[in-house]
Amino acid sequence: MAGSLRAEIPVTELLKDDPKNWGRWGPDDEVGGLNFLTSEEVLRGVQSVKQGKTFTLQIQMCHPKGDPVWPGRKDPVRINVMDKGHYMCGKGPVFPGHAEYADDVLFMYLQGSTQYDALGHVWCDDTLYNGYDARTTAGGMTKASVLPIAERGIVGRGILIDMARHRGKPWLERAETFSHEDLMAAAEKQGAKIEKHDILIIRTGWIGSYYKREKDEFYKDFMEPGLTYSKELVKWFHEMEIPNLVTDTIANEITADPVSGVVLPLHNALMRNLGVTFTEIAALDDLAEDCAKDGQWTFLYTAAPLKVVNGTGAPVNPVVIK
Ligand code: UVW
Repeated sequence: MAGSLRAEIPVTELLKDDPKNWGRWGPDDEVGGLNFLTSEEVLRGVQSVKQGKTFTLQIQMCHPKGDPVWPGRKDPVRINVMDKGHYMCGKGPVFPGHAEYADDVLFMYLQGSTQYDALGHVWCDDTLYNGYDARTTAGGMTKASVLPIAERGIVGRGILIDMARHRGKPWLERAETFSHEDLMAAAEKQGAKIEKHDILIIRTGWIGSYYKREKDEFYKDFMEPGLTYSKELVKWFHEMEIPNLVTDTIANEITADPVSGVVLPLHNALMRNLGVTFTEIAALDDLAEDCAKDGQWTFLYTAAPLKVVNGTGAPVNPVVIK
């Protein structure tokens, strides 16, 4: 990937003069844009429930085809450590009453499935979200970890923007980009409107394509499609006070900014600077199919990432209610 890129400028230079939400919710804040999700916003989400249909947005973990992960990370591994075989060879624990059981152990990267990133997960200039020192990540994050996000939970009005459908494709191509203006145009075509404080859910079809293609093709010259950096896009996220960005890609944005060559600039521009929480590797195909059928693109979005102490992220299975 990096070999094919032009010379990059430091991300701090690229983001110079961009807005920040540091200090907006006090010097100890660790949940950023989730502060926008007040009780009124929860009720706004509830008001968008019309039919009682539910959808879950996590991909299957430990899929027989493997799981889509950022290159360099390993797929989650589930190891069965107790099953009927243990009892058959006399090694299973015997309880009064003779109940038997099976047990598994799961080994995974916390970013190895559908997940919430901690706000401190990605940084630049030795400084995390809200100005925390990057040395607080050593040996486990003591600032801006995923725990405060998980303790709080995420509930609000969600809106799905189907960029793949908007462009008439099953999935966006490698390195295909779009802007906030494209999002608004797609919303309009769907008959929907992105409102202030909406949880923004963007379907590219990319994660769904993982299960329909050869793995080598999916990872070849790894460059995901996605949102691309511009000063105007960052300003739009800031003004719209978007609390949470959810996508069906591994990293929520094009892998490298095609203009500057900087890798994942929105992780710094949105997550680190504005405190927008990132939810990645979401499964959006079934939800999108249903929204296209019934024309309802807004709903109640709820998510409870796992409470991993000092974690850089945590797996999650968001639930959407239409
Ligand atoms: C990286 O950390 C590289 O990306 P992600 O946010 O997808 O985990």
